Formats: sequence, structure tokens, C-alpha cells
Amino acid sequence: MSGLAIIGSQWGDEGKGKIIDYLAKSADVVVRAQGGNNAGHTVVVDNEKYALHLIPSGILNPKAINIIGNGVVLDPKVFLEEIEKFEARGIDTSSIRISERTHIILPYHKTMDALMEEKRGAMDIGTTKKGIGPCYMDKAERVGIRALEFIREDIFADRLRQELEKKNEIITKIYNAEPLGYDEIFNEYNQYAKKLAKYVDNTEKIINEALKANKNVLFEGAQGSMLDLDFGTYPYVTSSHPTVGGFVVGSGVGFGAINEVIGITKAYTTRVGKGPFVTELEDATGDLIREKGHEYGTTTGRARRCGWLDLVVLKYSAMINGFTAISLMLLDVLSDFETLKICVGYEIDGKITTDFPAYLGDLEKAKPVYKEMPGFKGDITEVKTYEDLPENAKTYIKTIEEFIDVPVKIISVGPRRDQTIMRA
Ligand code: 2SA
Ligand code: MG
Repeated sequence: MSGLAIIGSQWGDEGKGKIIDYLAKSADVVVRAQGGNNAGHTVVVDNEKYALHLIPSGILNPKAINIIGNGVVLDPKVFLEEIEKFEARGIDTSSIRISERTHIILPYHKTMDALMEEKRGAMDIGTTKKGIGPCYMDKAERVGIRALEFIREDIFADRLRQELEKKNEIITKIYNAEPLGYDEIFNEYNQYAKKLAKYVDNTEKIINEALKANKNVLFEGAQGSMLDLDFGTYPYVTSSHPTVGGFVVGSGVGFGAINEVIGITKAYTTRVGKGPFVTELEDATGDLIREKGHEYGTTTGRARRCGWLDLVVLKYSAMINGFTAISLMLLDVLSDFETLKICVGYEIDGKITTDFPAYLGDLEKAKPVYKEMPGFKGDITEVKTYEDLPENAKTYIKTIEEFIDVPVKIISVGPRRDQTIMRA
């Protein structure tokens, strides 16, 4: 068995895309197992940019099978648009398989996402409004429409009618909004269903056969561990499991299928959307990190909240995921700071802890305890080995490793593939 998982250790946008693209080139199977089109990264190949939201990163590797697992929620419209873009550029998409059990995002999920956010008022979560949460709600309520039902016209027609009736009652009575029309949705989405059918398959079987044949299986994480429904900063989280367990339940493999778990970690911290963020910097230093790191969302352009690296978060993330290695991203962004701060504890009500609290109220009160260290000077973007990094950068890396007890095996010093330091 040879399974490798790539997991965001913070709040997403850690730079997973760079490592995933690199590994996808040699993978036999690439698996997405959670989230939906709330994920997104851009791949550049031969100066051509490709935006990926739902399609696994192995799509540009002609030898890879690309799995959208049962744990994903799939918007068929977005999926087919993505397919069309690839096909238009001559890229074969026949390697994609969607689990029969994957839940389908329908227009009422998107409507509900927007209405629920509006109703939350000041307590809004800052969702991506892609219908992710409401689709997972239906899954947990056991009223979702899965790929296998979606592609059977008569079943879809019935199930849509039942669900839409209930949803319209909520939309009109609770939210005082306009009901959605059955015919419009059915006619549009049934067309999508016909196009989707050829991709739908028994994906757990495909993955497990590949594992049995000792193929390389890459489990591609989206978002980050702190957005996990159970372990993240609840309720400011997404509705899926971006942690390692998400792959097991979200694709149908045993725990032994994953023998390496790489935590992708930004050398500092960012967050989009609302929720507690202990090391956030709402000052010139935060602005400088944002500018140097180009910390603006790729799809919406929203400015990301920025702050120092939080080792309380990282230690927790390493524990719940069983990270076997860390890939430290965007280290170059931290060059030329006079002083670097790294959070090594939280002070809550006068007490210092290194444990990540479960209670939001504690997190909101927590003051970061910083270890300060002198910064490293100069451009490190062309450094090729760990040994050649400035001493202060090495001290920064060692501080991380000692605190979380996981080796930093990959260090990224720029966006290009050759700007990656691999340690033995
Ligand atoms: P939702 O729409 O219900 O999932 O929103 C709930 C919260 O989750 C946050 N969220 C994200 N935060 C950062 N990055 C996200 N996606 C990355 C991207 C993908 C990645 O670059 O788009 O790094 O893999 C993402 N998706 C959801 C959202 O802001 C809400 O706070
Ligand atoms: Mg991103």
C-alpha cells in the first residue's frame, strides 16, 4: 500500500497546490475526499493557467485516475464547466471518476447558504456561498440526492420534487424569499445529469484495487485542519473534514492505506472568513505580510487576515492528523523582518497553555505568548539546500520542529517548482 496524504495544517491557502501538483505528476490515482468547489487552486503548465475547484490535480497527468470521492459535495454545473475548459484545451478528462455516493449540490443549497448567512447577521460565518454547508446538512439529515440518484432521471425527478417542496417552505416562510421553480431546475439539471453519468462509478473499489496493486495514491486535501467540522474553530468552520480521517470516511479506505501524512504549513498564518485568530496582526506588520505574500483570495480577491505563525495551532494539527512531515511554505515572505515572532503558548485568564482550546470563548480571550527571534536578511528565493539558508532561518525552522516534534522535510522559498528545498 502506498498512500500519501496532503493536508492543510492551518485555515487553508497554505500552498497545498504547489506540493500536490508536484506529487500528482507521479501519482497513479489522485483522490479528493471532502469539501467541494469551496476549494480552488491554479496550476500553471507551459505558461497556461488552469483553475481547479473540483477536479483532482492529477488531471494534467495522462496516466493518473482522478477520483472525486463520496465525501465530496459536487456542484454539477461547476464540474461540467471545469470539464469543458479542459476539453477545450485538448486535455482528456476521461480519467475522472465520481463516487456513486457523492452528494449533489442543487440550486436550493446555494440559495439557502446565502439566506442563512444573511440571517446570521453579525454572527455570519463568511461562507463561500457555494451551497457547501446546506448540502452536507441534507446528507446528515438523510435527504440528500446522491450521484447515483441524480443520474437516474425518474428517481431524480421524484426526489427533486419532494425536496424542493420542503425547501421552498423554508425559503418562503422562514426567510421570506422567493420560491424556486421545479421545472427550471429539473430541465437544467437533468441535462447536467446526462453529461455526468459517464463519470459515476464505484470509486472505493477503484482506490482499494490500486492500493492492493501497490500503486501510488495521492490523497489531495482541501481547506485546512482548523476549518474541520469537529476539530476546527467551531462554529467558524466548514462542514467537512479536512483532517486525515476525512480521507478514510470520504473515500472508503482503511487507515492503513495512508502511510505518509504531510502537513502543509505557511511560515506565518492567514485566515479568510470570520472566527478567532489568536496571532492576527491588524497593523503595519500584518499589512506587510499581506503585501509580500500576495495574500488576496484567488477567486474573490478578498484580503486575507494575516498574522505570525501559531505553533499552538500547528502542534494540535500535527497531533490530530499524525503528520509524518511538515512542508513549510512561503518562508521567503518572512525575509528582511527585523524580528520574527512565533506563538508558543496562549495566555487565557492569566494561565498559560500550549493546548488548543475547544471553547470559542477561550480562544477569543487568548493572548499569544511569543518567542521572539532575530529575522533573516536577504533574498532566499534561489537557495537550493537547507545548509545554505541563513542561520536565523534555520533557527526558525528548528523552533518549529522542536515544538511540534515533527520534521520539516520540505521548504518552499518561491512559487516555482525549483524553489523547493527537499531535505533528506
Ligand atoms: P464554506 O463555504 O461553508 O466552506 O465556508 C465555511 C468557512 O470555511 C472557509 N473556507 C475557506 N477558507 C480558506 N480557503 C478555502 N478554500 C481554499 C481556496 C482552498 C484550499 O483557496 O479557495 O486552500 O484548499 C476555504 N473554503 C472555505 C470560509 O471562508 C468560511 O470561513
Ligand atoms: Mg487556496
